[in-house]
Amino acid sequence: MTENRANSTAPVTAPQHSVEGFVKEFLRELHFGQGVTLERASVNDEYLALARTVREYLMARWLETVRRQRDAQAKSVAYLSAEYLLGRQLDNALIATDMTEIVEEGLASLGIELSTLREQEVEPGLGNGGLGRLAACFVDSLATMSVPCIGYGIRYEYGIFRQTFVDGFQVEQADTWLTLGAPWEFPHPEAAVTVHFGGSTERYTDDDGVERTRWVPAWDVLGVPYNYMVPGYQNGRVNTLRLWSARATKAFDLAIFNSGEYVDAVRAQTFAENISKVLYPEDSTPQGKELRLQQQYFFVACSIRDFVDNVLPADFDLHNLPDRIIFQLNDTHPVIAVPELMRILVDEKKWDWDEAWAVTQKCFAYTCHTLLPEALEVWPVALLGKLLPRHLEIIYRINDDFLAEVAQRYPGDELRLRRMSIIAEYPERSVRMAFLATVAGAKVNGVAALHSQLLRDKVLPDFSEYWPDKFTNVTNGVTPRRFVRLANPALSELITDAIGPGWLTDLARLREMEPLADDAEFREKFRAVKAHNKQRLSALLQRRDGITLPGDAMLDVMVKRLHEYKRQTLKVLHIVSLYERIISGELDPTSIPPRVFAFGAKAAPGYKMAKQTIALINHVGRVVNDDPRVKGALTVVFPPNYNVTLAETLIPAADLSEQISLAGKEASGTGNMKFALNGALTIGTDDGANVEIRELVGDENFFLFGLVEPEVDALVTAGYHPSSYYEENPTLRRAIDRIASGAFAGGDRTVFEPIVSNLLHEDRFLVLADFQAYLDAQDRVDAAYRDTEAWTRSAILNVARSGYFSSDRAMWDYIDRIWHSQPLAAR
Ligand code: NBY
Repeated sequence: MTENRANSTAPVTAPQHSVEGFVKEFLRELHFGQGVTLERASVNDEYLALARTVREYLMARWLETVRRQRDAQAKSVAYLSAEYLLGRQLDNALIATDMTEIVEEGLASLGIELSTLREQEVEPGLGNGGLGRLAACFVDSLATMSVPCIGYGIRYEYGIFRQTFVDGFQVEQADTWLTLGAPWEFPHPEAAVTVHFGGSTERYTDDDGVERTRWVPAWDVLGVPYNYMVPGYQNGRVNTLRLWSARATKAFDLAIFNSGEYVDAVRAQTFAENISKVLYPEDSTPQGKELRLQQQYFFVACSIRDFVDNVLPADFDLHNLPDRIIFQLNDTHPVIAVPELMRILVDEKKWDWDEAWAVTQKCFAYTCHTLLPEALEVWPVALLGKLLPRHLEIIYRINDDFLAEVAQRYPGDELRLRRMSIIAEYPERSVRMAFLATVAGAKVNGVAALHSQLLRDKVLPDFSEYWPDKFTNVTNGVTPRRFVRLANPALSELITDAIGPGWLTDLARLREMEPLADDAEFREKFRAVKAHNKQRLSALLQRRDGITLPGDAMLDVMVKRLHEYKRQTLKVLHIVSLYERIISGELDPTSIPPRVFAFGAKAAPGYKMAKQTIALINHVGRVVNDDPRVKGALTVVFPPNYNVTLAETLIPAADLSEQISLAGKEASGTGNMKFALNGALTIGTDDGANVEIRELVGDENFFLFGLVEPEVDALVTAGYHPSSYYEENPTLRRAIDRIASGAFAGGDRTVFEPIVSNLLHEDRFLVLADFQAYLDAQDRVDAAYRDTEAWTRSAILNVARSGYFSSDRAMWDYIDRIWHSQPLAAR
């Protein structure tokens, strides 16, 4: 049967790569896919037909890529990530297939504008921020590099919430990204996988007389795979992203049919489907919620099962698993995959423990994305044992074996054993997921040089002493396809005119632009690109939010999740200080370059201080923007619902990139890279990947300020007293007093009191300690901006020297240092 099929399979061919070929296919999709004629088609009909048409151009490549990867039996990367912040798909598919012009022309011949249809797409916001966006950049790069990769994750029905502002305060709305149709996904309900939960374990003697354990679960759900195409950039490859959606199992359906308890049965079904219902919007403080653990186990159990049963050949000997797969753990969220693989090998395949552990240890690698101790995931033993009793036993055994080894190397060192135990005893008995990942992983990496160093020295010092070679660094990167080519067509054209198109897949070649920084004509063109991008942003903000941007101003941008360690508050203090100095007559508003301060930030819904900060920014904005004394020198804008789509227009327009986290707290940052690549200069601390950006672009093209990490450490150890900065620095005092006075809250002193008192009495992230250094650096920015030619020169050098921050380079580093996989041979 299969033989026959193989022989008779007709080749899959794409529609003709021409305007006529496209138009024919598009109309066919409109008529037969959407069931409407052109006269009666809505914009959404047209968008869906277009998406399906473009997807047809990718289909033959997709099927061929899957076939080749199967045949080659090459090692694959399985990227396990609870989040993928993909952004819109249409434009990316168009540039990957080189179809943009054909589609533009074809649609125009039907009286349709491509730009109108583009706007119709709702981005899949299946991630919180940097970590989720990084996963999306990585799968893009692997496809472009022809490396076999499957991205595994969760198809949340509701992604990251849509942010609105009511009276300046954040109000969250459900993200209904699926309601108008999801043309980019391919559901396969027939390939659903069963996942078990709860119950207990029992011992038994198997047929060979061996004592074994089995899990007797209490309930189960189905995981339905939804496949997404991940097109490589103009290389004929399309990899797969497989996101899992939870459904009730047959058992529930039967219950509905038999029990007569119809309403209860439906409730049970809803319960099952809740698992993939919503993305947790906490971006750094994990909440030990049961549903979240269910999500984590759900998607990794589906993914391992899928790889073992469907991707590998039926007769595959799992002893060779490490030759065919590396599971890359994107933070600790998928770490429950470790005991799951052990359970499959020991309980289901009936291997010896040691045999299973030897294979498992070669199949995983772990990436850590944080340094904040409160961000390290721990699961209470009580919860884990209730939901996954067998996995808990396996974790205990892994821990016992590991601690026995440690005890052998360090006899009598009880304290060390307690420090290194995967099981924490206080404040409640729980599993430290980062430790489990470190013990099980073949490699552990941080995401920027400084972060990896601090990870070794501060977060996991005992482990890096125990396994020095296990630890490595891979500095993050971003995809130049989405964040330069797609987001900044004007700059892309300028670059391609100057050095040819090769930079898009070999970003280090941007270096070839360096001499052009000294070419006055090129600088003129570069400025024209920036001006064009500012107009494009201005039009978007007008349309999207009714925000009007002033014509000619420096665009100073801070976009990232709202978090205290990122210090949006420091930026607010800068604005308030300028404002206060202007209205008190100390600062002549015409003496500084006009600036637009743009913010974009979502706060976790339960994070009070972050939500207050959002309100403060909006309230300061309202007062400053309305005050005639400021004479347009300062404008604050805060478009709601910052997401990938907005980033694509905002970043290319920016002059100044704010990367002002407290040194030692931001693991890497990736926004910082996007800005530099789009010709913004950075004002930043010595933190995360800022360190490497500054080294590459040069000190003279970067505005560095603030304490360095060892100074932060020393200051905190010595005892930090924020109020002393307030008392000793009149500029700071006046800024804080103005906020405290209620001037930004209609005279109400209570509204922002928590922020003020936090700054004065706690200030965990040393905002006040860095305040003056930040203001001084901003004065240097103003001075530099006045010299237009020198500023442009710096901006060009930022672009030319940032090629290192391509996610392609990051992927090569993972291949060399961690995966040791080979890309498929070129065709
Ligand atoms: O990962 C970010 C880091 O803060 C940033 O410095 C780095 O550049 C980026 C990529 O490596 N981390 C991040 O975005 N983390 C999360 O989004 C996140 C999401 C969920 C949870 C924790 C962290 N959680 O526990 O639920």
